[in-house]
Amino acid sequence: MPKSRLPLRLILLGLLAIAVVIVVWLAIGMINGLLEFHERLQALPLVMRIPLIVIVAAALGGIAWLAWKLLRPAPRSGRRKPEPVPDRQTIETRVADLRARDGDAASLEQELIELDRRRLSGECHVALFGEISTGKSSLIRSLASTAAADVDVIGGTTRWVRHFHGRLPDGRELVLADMPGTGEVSGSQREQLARDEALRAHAVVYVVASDLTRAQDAELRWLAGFGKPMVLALNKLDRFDDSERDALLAALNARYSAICRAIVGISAGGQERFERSLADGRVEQVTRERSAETGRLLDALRRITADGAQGLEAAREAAVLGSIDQRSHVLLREVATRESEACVTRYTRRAVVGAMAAVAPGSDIIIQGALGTAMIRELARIHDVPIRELDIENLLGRLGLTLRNTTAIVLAIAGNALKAFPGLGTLGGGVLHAIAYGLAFDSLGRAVAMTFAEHARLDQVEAEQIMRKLLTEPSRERIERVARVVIDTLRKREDDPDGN
Ligand SMILES: Nc1nc2c(ncn2[C@@H]2O[C@H](COP(=O)(O)OP(=O)(O)OP(=O)(O)O)[C@@H](O)[C@H]2O)c(=O)[nH]1
Ligand SMILES: [Mg+2]
Repeated sequence: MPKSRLPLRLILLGLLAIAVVIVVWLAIGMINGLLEFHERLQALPLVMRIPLIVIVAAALGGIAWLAWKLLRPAPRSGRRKPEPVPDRQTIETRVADLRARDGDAASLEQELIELDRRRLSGECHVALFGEISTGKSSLIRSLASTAAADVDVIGGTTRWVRHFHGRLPDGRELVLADMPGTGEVSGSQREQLARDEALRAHAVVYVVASDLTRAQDAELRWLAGFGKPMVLALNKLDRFDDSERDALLAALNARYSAICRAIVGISAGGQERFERSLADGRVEQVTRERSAETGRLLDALRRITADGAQGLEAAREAAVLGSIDQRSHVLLREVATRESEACVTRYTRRAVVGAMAAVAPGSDIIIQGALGTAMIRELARIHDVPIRELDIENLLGRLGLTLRNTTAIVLAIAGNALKAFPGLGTLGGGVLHAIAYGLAFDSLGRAVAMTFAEHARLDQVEAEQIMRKLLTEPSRERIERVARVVIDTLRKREDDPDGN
């Protein structure tokens, strides 16, 4: 049986009545207060009345300002301020550093060469960017003055960046880049090609065929973040009726006018296929070009490129340098990860050698101070993190304590590792400690390297937390790696007992 909602409604009604009474009571109180204030004000001499009015007005103004600050709606995300881009010299130094450290610098060097080549050519580059099948190739076909017949307009087929010459109505020439569409399943590499080319262009036409999806919106804002002059072109207008078209363009204008120089509706044409019934009764398949309507786009491009390539060169250079800057950071991080790995392995080996050379290892595992200091200093250099000797000392003190508190667990883990490597167990008690020392150094190095990579500074608390976790929950792969270091060291010692 359905439950009666009457009591709940009565409670709500009661609460509402109380709220109304309170509001009315407060309002009457306020009006009373104001009237009283007004009466008393009238009774005061003019010299006292004016300052009082000024004070009350200032207080009310202050309250209103505060309320506005707190309650005003968040500003709409408009044009993102472009990130400050380091100068060419700084970027070239970083790319050279990348090359010296065996990083993949070739594509960045190529990008710098292309940057100069285009600047010297004086040509004005416009890139057509957008999701697959929005009509970029068709648009190129309609705009290009050369090799038009060569432009591939079968959906989903633009696989690489191709350049065509196009002419504006005023006779100026543009280099138009047809690019692979974004948003294609397993097309991330082609997508990257398109993004890089968009950044290399003086201006970008962002082609859509309907309202923007979340991914398109993010892409457009990403480009705007580089300060690219952009036109948002709503293609395939012929598919909308007048009211749909106007509503869509108005919505796009409201959302993107802050980041796009122009928002235009166009029809790139494309091909249409239909069936034609012939007099003899046969049915023929016909393919023909739809007529294009690109006047508004040409007009927008004419305005944007009015000062020629030179007028847009500084912004183009900033976008390309900004992209090289971002890519170099990613590549340098990869290099740093690789170098950290090698550094930690090297010091772990030294710690193992040191542990096995010790005549009588104690029951504690102690970080060997000089080795620990040298490893942290080297990791700081790899990650380009400034660090003071005092910080290293403090960190080692802190981590040494963590190690002492976890000694029993680490020794137990080392004991288990011994069981997993049956050959190791026969090699004597020193091996157990060697594995424990190895694990300690490996954990210390990884913890410090992770905080350097994450924060570009030494975060002692975080380093300690990571080290504790790495020490007490080592993965099987890490234990095996350390055990292998111990085995290698033992083998070397057997081959060369005098250490020559
Ligand atoms: N109705 C209509 N169809 C169009 C228009 N422009 C292009 N098309 C059609 O849209 C489809 C895709 O066109 P493409 O020019 O290949 O699109 P694209 O953006 O180059 O595609 P990808 O290279 O895959 O990124 C084709 O079938 C075109 O005929 C237009 O203005 N109206
Ligand atoms: Mg295409």
